[in-house]
Amino acid sequence: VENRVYKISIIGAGRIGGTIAHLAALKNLGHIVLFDIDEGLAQGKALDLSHSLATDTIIGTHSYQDITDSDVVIVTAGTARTPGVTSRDALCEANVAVMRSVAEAIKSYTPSAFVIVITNPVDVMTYVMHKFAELNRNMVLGMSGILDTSRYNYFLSQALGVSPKAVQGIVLGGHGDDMVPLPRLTTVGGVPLMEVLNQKGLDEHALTQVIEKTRYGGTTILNLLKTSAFYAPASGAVEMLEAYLHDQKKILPCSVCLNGEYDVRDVCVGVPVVIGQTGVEGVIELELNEMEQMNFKKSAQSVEMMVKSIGWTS
Ligand code: LAC
Repeated sequence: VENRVYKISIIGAGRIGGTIAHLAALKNLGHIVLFDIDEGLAQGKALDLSHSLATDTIIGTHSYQDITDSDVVIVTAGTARTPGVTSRDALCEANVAVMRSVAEAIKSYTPSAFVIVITNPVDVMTYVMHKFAELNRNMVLGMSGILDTSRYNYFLSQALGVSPKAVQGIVLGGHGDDMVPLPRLTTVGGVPLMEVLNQKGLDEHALTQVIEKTRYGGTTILNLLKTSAFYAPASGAVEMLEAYLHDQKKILPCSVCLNGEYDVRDVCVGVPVVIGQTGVEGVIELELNEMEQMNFKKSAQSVEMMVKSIGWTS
């Protein structure tokens, strides 16, 4: 089964697209098609990557035909935030147009692909892709929960003085300022976070600061770099890609179109899903307390309102 060579298409050869191509090639995940409407950008990066890894399994193109029969399509195309653009939502109108044309191409050339969306605002773009490309909900996910969780784990680990790898956090909800970190369900080396905080003599304030840093993690990097984060977003997408291709059945927080889970319907928002060879093999429903459920609903509602604002009626 594992002898087949997979075909991975990456739409958008910017910093995230290029980094995904690099990581996927280093991990030998398959043949890579790097697409961009800017032909030079796609071809230049594909050549540079080919030289760096002594491989002939990466091509750069501006022709959608080259994505035919992909196993996975990762969509990074569109405009990213620049400093001063505080909300990812401001990108919505421009990127919906981009998503429509990418969705058309997926529908025409590779309708059975597993699709991972990264373009912001990611929950809205995942929904738009799901509808326009007419994909089953198990075959389209947005990447953001892995990114938000990695930031939460990192900032928490720094506050606690432990390795980021020791922290198992969970961040639910949309990829925006109202994302929902869940300290109650976070463990550190298997121990509930609240116990660890007590032992370390840390109070609610320390936790609030970690949560604030998590919420504004993307903006902090944007202000430092003058461009959006790309290493961590690319790593998140590659983790999802690998889980699908290698049937890992990993549980990862991703934006998925909910169908009544968490009491939310027809909205794409971040929750833990099981990713295996058939795509989304399950949605994990955590038991939330009243406050957590309220925050989650609020986050889902802001995604829903944005979808409505672009005039989508399903
Ligand atoms: C971030 C952007 C990519 O959070 O949304 O860094």
